[in-house]
Amino acid sequence: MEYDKKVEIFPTTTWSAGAGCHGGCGQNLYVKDGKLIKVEGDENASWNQGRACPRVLALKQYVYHPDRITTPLKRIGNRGEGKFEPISWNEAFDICESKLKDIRDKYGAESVIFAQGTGRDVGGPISYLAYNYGSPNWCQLGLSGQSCYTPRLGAMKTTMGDFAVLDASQFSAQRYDDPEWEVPKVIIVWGQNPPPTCPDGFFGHWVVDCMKRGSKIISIDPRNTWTSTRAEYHLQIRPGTDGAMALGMLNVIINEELYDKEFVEKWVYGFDKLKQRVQQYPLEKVSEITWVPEKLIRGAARLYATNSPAAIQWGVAIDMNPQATSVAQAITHLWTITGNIDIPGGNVIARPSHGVTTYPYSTEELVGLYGQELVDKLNKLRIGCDTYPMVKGFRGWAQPDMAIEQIDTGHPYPIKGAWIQTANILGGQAARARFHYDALKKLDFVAVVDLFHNPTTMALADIVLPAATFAEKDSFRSWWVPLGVMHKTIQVGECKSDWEINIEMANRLNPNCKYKTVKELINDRLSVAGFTFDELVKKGSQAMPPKGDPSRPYRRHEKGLLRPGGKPGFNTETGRVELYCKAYESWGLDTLPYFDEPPQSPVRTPELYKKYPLIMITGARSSLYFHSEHRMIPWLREKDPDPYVEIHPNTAKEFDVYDGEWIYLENDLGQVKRRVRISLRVHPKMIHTLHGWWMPEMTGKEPDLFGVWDYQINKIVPGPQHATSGFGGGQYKTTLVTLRKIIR
Ligand SMILES: Nc1nc2c(c(=O)[nH]1)N[C@H]1C(S)=C(S)[C@@H](COP(=O)(O)OP(=O)(O)OC[C@H]3O[C@@H](n4cnc5c(=O)[nH]c(N)nc54)[C@H](O)[C@@H]3O)O[C@H]1N2
Ligand SMILES: Nc1nc2c(c(=O)[nH]1)N[C@H]1C(S)=C(S)[C@@H](COP(=O)(O)OP(=O)(O)OC[C@H]3O[C@@H](n4cnc5c(=O)[nH]c(N)nc54)[C@H](O)[C@@H]3O)O[C@H]1N2
Ligand SMILES: [Mo]
Repeated sequence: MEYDKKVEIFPTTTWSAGAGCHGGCGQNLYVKDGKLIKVEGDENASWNQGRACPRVLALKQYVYHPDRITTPLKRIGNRGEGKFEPISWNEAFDICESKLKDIRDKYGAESVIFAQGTGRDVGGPISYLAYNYGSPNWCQLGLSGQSCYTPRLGAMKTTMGDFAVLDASQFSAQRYDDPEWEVPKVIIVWGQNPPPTCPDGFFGHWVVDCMKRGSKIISIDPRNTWTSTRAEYHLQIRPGTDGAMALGMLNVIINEELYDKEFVEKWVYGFDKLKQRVQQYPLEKVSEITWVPEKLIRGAARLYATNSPAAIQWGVAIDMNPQATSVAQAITHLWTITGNIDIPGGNVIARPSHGVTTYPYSTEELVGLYGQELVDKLNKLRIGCDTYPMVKGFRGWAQPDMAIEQIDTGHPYPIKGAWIQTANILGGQAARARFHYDALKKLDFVAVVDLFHNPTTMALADIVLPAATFAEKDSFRSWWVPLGVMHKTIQVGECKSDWEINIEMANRLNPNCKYKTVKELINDRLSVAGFTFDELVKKGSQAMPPKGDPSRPYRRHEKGLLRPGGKPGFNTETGRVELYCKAYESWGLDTLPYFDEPPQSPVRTPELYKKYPLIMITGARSSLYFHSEHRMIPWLREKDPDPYVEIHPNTAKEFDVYDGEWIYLENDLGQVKRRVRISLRVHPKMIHTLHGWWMPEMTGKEPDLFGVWDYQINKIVPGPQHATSGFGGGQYKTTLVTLRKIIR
C-alpha cells in the first residue's frame, strides 16, 4: 500500500477518557486531516510493548460518538426533566463562577464538595480547583470508605513509609532483558484480576509475561479467573475474610521459621509483637473462617516463603472490607518478613516517576504543592478529619460516607454545591445509590464535567461541561513509572481538557492563582525531572527515571535513598518497617493486624443469611467496560450486551433459573434486574455480577434516568461499615442477596 503522506502518527500516553483506565500505555494515534483514523499499540513504549485493549481499539467510536457532549450545556426546566441547551464556554464559566462565589460568600468555600471518580487524570486538576477555591472537601464521593487503593496506600505508607508494587521490570526501559531484574519465582495474585484491569500503575499482562518466564502463581480469589485456573494454588476464599488468610499465612511462616531472619533483625520493628498476635490465628481456625482447606493455606504459605524473589500483586477486593487497612497491613507484613522488599522480582518501592507530582496521593504531596499553612488551615474544616486520624494524617480527602450524611443533614455545616468531575456517582461509584440521589438533590448548584450524559448528569446537573479524551489534551502522568505526557492531536467540538477547565475556573475564583495556562503548570511540575513538556513529546511521550534516581529500585533502604537526610532505612519514625505500627499507636488504632467478620455474612448475620443466602460479589472488571462507561460503544456493547449475573449450576437448579433468563437480585434495599449466566466461575454459595450498568439507549428523563434504578447494582449495596480508620468497607464484595424469578 502506498504511504499516505497526509497521515501523521502521534505516540502518546493513555490516561483518562477514551480507554478510561488507570493508564500508562503508549499508543500511536494516526491522524489525517485533523481526524483520528486509527489507534495502534506503541511498540517503543516499554510499558505495554505494543499491546492495546478492546477499549483502546474502539477509541474512534468513543471519540466521535454521536451522543458525545461537545458544547457546554445549561439545564432548562427542572432537574431531571432532561432539558439542556447549548451555551458558550464563556457563559458556562460565568455561571459557575457566580454560583460558586455566591456559596463561598454565604456559607464558606467548604460548603462546596469536589467529587472525582477513580485515579485517572482528574485528581490533579480537581484538587487544584478545590484548593484554589478554598474548599478542603475533595474526594471520591460515594465510594464508601474510600475503598479503592486508599486503604492499601495508607497501610503501606504507615508501616513501611512508602508504596510498593510487584516488580515486573517496569522500572527499566530494557524490561525483561535488563540483567539487574529477576523473574519472581512465585507471585501471589490476591483479590485482583490483572489481565483485564491493569490497575494502580500496573499493566495486567506483566503477570502473564512473568508466568511465561517461569513465575508460579498463587491465586487468592473466590472466583475462578484466568490466573486462578493456571495457579499452583487457588485459595477460593470466602469474600471479606482476607485478613484471617493473611494472618494464617503469617502464622505458618513465623512458626515454621521460614522468614528472612537477617532482614527481620536489621530492618524490622516489632517482630515479637506480631509473632504473639499471629498465635491467635492457627490454621484450623483460619480454614473455618475462610472456607479454604488448611492444607492449601499451608502449602501456599510455604511456597511463597521458600522461594525468593517472590511478590504479591493485590487488588481492590482487599480495600472493600471494613478492616481494609488492617488486612493490607497484614499483607505488607508477608512481603516484609520474607525479605521481599525492594529486591529485583519482589515488591519494589514505587514513587512517582522522577519525583514529579501529578495527583497528590498523600498529605506529604499536598503539602509539597500547596504548603503546610494552607493544608493545616483546610484540615480544620475537612469532613472526617476530627473523627478519623488516618483520614487526617494520610490523605487529603474528605471522608465520603460522612460527606454524604452531611449533604443530607446540613450538619455540622451545610453543603450547598458540588463540582463533579470524572465521576458517575449515581451510575456506578456510590454504594446505597438511592440515598446519594436523595441527598444530592438537595444541593443548590451542581456542575458536572463529563463526556456523555449519564444518570448523574441527568438527575443533578445544572451545568455540564464537555471534557476531552486523552487524544485531545495536553497533560502528564507520573503514576510510578514512566513519566508520560499526553499531547493534543485532535479537537472534537468545543471539548476542553480537565486541566484547561479547572485552570480557567481557578483563575476566576482566585486572583492569585499560580498558573495561567496548562503548559505553564505542566512545565513547572516537570521541572524537577529536568524536562519540558515539548522535550517529552519529542522523546515519544515517555521517559524512565535514570539509575540512582530515588523513584527507581533497588535496595534503596541500604543506600539511604528513602529517608530525608540520606540516612539508611525506611521512611518511618523508627527507620524500620513497622510490624508494630507506631503511627497507628499515636492514632489510637490497633497497632497489629486483626480479623473481623464482614458486616453481612453467614457468621455475623445468620438471620439475614437465611433470608438472603447468597454472597454477592460485584464489579469484577470486564475488559470491555470501564465501570459505568462504554455501554454506548457498539463494538464493546456487542460483545457483552446485558448485565449478567454469574451463578453456579447447582445454585441455578436450586433457584429454578435458566441460562439467559432475566431475574431479580434482591435484598432489603430493593431489587435489580439481571440476566442469568450459568457458570463454573463462581462458588455455589456466591454469585458475581458486574456493576455500573445503566442503559444509554433508554430515556434519560426522570424517573427512568437511563434505567439506572432497574439495573444499577449499587441500589442494593448497603452503605458504610468502615472500622476505625475511616478507610475501607464498601460492601461491594460481600452483600447478601437472594434471587427471584421475574416470571413464575
Ligand atoms: N458495585 C460496585 N460498585 C463499584 C465498584 C465495585 O467493584 N462494585 N468499584 C468502585 C470503584 S473501585 C471505583 S474507583 C468507582 C469508580 O467510579 P467512577 O470513577 O465514577 O466510574 P466511571 O463509571 O468510570 O465514571 C466516571 C465518569 O467519568 C467520565 N469520564 C471518564 N473519563 C473522563 C475524563 O477524563 N474527564 C472527565 N471530565 N470525565 C471523564 C465518564 O464518562 C463517566 O461518566 O466505582 C466503585 N463502584
Ligand atoms: N477494564 C477495566 N479495568 C479497570 C476498571 C474497570 O472498570 N474496567 N476499574 C479500575 C478500578 S477503579 C479498579 S479499583 C481496578 C480493580 O481491579 P482489580 O483489583 O483487579 O479488581 P477486580 O476486577 O474487581 O478483581 C478483583 C478480584 O477479586 C476477587 N474478589 C472478590 N471478592 C474478594 C474477596 O473478598 N477476597 C479476595 N481475595 N478476592 C475477592 C474477584 O473475584 C476478582 O477476581 O480496576 C481498574 N481497571
Ligand atoms: Mo477503583
